[in-house]
Amino acid sequence: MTRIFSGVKPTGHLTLGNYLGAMRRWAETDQHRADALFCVVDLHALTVDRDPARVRRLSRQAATLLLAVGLDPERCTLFAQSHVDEHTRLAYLMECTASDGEMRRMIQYKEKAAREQARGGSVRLSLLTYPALMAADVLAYGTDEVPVGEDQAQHMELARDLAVRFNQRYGMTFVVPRATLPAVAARVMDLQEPTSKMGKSHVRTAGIVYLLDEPEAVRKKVSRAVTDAGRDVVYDRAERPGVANLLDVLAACTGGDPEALAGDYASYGALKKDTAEAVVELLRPVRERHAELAADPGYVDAVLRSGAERARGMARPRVDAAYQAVGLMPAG
Ligand code: AQP
Repeated sequence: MTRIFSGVKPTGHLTLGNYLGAMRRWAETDQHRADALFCVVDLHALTVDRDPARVRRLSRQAATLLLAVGLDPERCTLFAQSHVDEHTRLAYLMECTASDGEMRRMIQYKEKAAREQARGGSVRLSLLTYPALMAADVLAYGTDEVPVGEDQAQHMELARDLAVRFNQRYGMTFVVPRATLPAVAARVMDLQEPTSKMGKSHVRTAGIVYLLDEPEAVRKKVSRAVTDAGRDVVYDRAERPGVANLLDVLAACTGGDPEALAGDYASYGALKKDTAEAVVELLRPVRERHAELAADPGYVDAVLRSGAERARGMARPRVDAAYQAVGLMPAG
């Protein structure tokens, strides 16, 4: 059976980009067709976050939202990365497999390091090395497919390179995984800066739709979305990124095709109105379910506990095999 692994970083409140790029597929198709694991990759949040209470709060919220979007613990394994030690055990071997140069080429590292420096903060070493942890997250489970948004494509290429290199050096140990992207909305853009990704850790929030935004907030953000010079509604990502982004979002919400949808609109105003309503309706059940689940934290904890137990059992044999393959002595 196909094995699927993917995760979300609790570095901020989850966004419409997270949902359309990744989480929706996990719930609607992936958990039904494969042996799937989904993870709150909380250790990754420590690459930038400094407030323990915030890390804890956002991790719990992310886990609750994964259930709220429809992940079913009877069908998939849902857990927190920090509850399964195999991830960090294997991450070290991945650091020993990767080169300094390839880590420094990662676009997310360059962008986030620049952002940290601009704020006057220091850049954590883990921001540089976290793609090795991400490779470990995926490789520990013999993963075939990793459903992600486009922004994670480069990290996934690295994970593939590391798997191939490790196998060549030490013998066949890891499955070489492949990223799968959604057909539409693989990169939802910021509504205020349509040439930048909608990112949950960005400081300016006016262009970001959060999954838990109230309907009025969603309407306001979409109605104020930056559009482009010109009046006609055409789908052109390079020349009209603002309008193309709205068409992508509308298409992803309604199951349409962004280019075909463009022909239905004579004005930006009408496009924004329909897009806002489509997003409100898409997120309504998620918000409602989240409110119910948030009232029962014991249930969420129990799901994470049993998910971690199952995940540990799946990861340990492969990580043990990798330790022995590189020449480390068996523990017992
Ligand atoms: N804007 C997006 N459009 C489509 N897919 C997206 N994803 C993220 N943003 C978009 C996908 O959502 C999944 C989980 O993302 P993540 O938590 O690993 O990372 P992130 O959202 O990219 O968040 P960061 O790195 O903490 O900070 P920001 O958001 O500020 O860059 C992934 O599959 C991702 O591709």
